Amino acid sequence: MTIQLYCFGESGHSYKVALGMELAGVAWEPVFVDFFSGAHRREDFRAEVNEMGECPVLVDGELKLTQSGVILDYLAPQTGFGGKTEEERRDILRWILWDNHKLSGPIGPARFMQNFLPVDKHPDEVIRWHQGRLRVSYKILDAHLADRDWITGDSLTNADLSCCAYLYYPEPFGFNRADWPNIDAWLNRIADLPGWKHPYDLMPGRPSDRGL
Ligand SMILES: N[C@@H](CCC(=O)N[C@@H](CS)C(=O)NCC(=O)O)C(=O)O
Repeated sequence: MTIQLYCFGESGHSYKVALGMELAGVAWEPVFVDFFSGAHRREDFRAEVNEMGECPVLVDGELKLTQSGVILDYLAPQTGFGGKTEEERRDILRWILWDNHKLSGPIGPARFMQNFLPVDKHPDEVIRWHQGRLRVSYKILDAHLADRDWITGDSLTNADLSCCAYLYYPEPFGFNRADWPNIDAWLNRIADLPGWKHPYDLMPGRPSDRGL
């Protein structure tokens, strides 16, 4: 049975999983979640799809999984992106946890507030605070990538998938690739892999659908 991924184009957390499956040639299909109409907050979504009210959600036959890091780990035997040794597996987990807390975690709301809220509702102080914290994270990632092609080991892993996802989105959220040359080169390296697709070409839904 084809794997289903509940997702939407603007969802960086969903993109991590969609991109991993696409790069590995795993058969999957998207199930569009109308996030901007509040579909993920409805009682039926929480009851039947994800009690946490979030995307992504992966359905593989009888199995349903949430949290992008857990899903990436589940898919590792199929994708081969789980690392080659126990030590690397732990290092991948370390970067996934860091990403959820310090990179993708704050980028999600910063990008949402700056781009998808009406201008008169922009909480500018909060956006600036997130952007300041995120600069520290970009610096950490850029330094880590100074003398290596991939976050762990010698090829793409779930650590790269988790950390790269939001950085491909075009909407401004305080991240300028030109300021971070090692991140920039790494994003190009990933985008050069056969099968790579931009999030808006891989999952249904994009800002222009809503006239943005
Ligand atoms: N840690 C979660 C984060 C998931 C998440 O925040 N997803 C966003 C979409 S990108 C969402 O559904 N947010 C709903 C909300 O915060 O109400 C993961 O890695 O899957």
